[in-house]
Amino acid sequence: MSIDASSLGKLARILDGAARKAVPVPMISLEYDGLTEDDGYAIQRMSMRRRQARGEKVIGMKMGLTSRAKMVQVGVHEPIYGTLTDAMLVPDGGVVEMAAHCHPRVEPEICFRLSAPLSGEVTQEQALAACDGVCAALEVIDSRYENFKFTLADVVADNASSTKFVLGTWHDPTTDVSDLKMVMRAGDEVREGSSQAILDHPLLSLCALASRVPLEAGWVVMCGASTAAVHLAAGMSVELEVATLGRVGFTVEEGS
Ligand code: OOG
Ligand code: MG
Repeated sequence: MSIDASSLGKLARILDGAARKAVPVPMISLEYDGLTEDDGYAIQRMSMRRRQARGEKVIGMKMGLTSRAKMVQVGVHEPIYGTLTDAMLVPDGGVVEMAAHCHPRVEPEICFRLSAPLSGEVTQEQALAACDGVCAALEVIDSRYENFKFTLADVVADNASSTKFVLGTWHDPTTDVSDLKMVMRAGDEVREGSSQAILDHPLLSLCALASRVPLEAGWVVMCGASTAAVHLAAGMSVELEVATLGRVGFTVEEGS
């Protein structure tokens, strides 16, 4: 059973507040056990409107849970999407502050940039024709729920755990990204994977997203992580190297 509009608005406020204060909250499905995936997306849209009211601009979307490793790590087995704003973009080589987050983790991704709108059921060729770039990318995720634990509806409401993302150098979108080696070093941890782990081909992640939400020219689309995520800690350097696409990285500071 779906929940009423005023409760959806209240939950959007709670999750937005948790992100701003960097203090995790209990899973909202504990109180609203009939919470559906659609409720989750309604809450996500409302919390994004709160960010936009503060001046943040939507600059893209992200897919999540598009690889087996990620599904297993968080125990949710369906691809989801979230919204990316300009305030989430960290420059390559930039800094991510622990104090601004609840319990951040980092994961290796591939990102496309659109030069034309894309929506509905599209082929890989049509999706590619709408792109003008592809790059190696890192996503920092930060569930606003205690212990990084959630159901499908919870994580959707929480904007698919998105908090920051870092983009490498743009390459020709026709670069073959079907099976690229991806090596992420985060402090002492090394995660190795292939871009093929992302729905069998990162472009299929873009197609899947276009079939669910209309995408705008100029937006970037993160395709989802190829390996499980790694916990961040102050003092860490994080670097991802993707065959052909090159490197992207950031450092982690305590912050205030
Ligand atoms: C959900 C977001 C997953 C990805 O790339 O798979 C995601 C989470 O793990 O908290 O962004
Ligand atoms: Mg991700």
